[in-house]
Amino acid sequence: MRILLTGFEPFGGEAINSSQETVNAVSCDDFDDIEIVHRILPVSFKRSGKAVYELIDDTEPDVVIMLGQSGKTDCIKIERIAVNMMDAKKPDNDGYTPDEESIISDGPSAYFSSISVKHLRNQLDENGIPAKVSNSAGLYVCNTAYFNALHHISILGKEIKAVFVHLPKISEQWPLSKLLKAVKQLILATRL
Ligand code: PCA
Repeated sequence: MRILLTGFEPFGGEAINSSQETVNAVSCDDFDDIEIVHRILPVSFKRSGKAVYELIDDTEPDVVIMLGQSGKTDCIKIERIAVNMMDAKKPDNDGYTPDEESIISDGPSAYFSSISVKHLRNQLDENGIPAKVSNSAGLYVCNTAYFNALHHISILGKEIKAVFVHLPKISEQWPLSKLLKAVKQLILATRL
């Protein structure tokens, strides 16, 4: 089984992104029967979609787990929905600030995760990791990348499972070791 695990580069003038740090800390050696392909996506409305399409085509994963950082959360947020909308108050890393634009002009309004988000939340709960199901991944680049991934999988017509998970920032309450533990549990929970 092959998992494509993505994180994002830093954005908004910050030096690090907890999703990039966590993706880079996951080792294939931690799992006997799972191959992990790690990649870091650009925080770019326009470039992240193409990057996601190419990654899915090139790596042919069974499961896609996309990670991003949310500055506003103090728990792991498992995202149920990606919506066909880009809107931002702050520019992305290319200096682009969309104003209520569609991601795919003739695409559907939204996609749901193709993995049971409650199952993932329960797995984290059972391991003492604070987590919740979220019904909005926002309208910034994470939602755009998630929507593009689900759209591409839908067009391909393949049985690829995909989910997006927002991580808190690295802090005393959320050291990298705790984020890593959470992501390892998510990987195990998506095992086919
Ligand atoms: N978080 C942003 C984009 C990149 C990231 O890690 C978001 O929530 O959209």
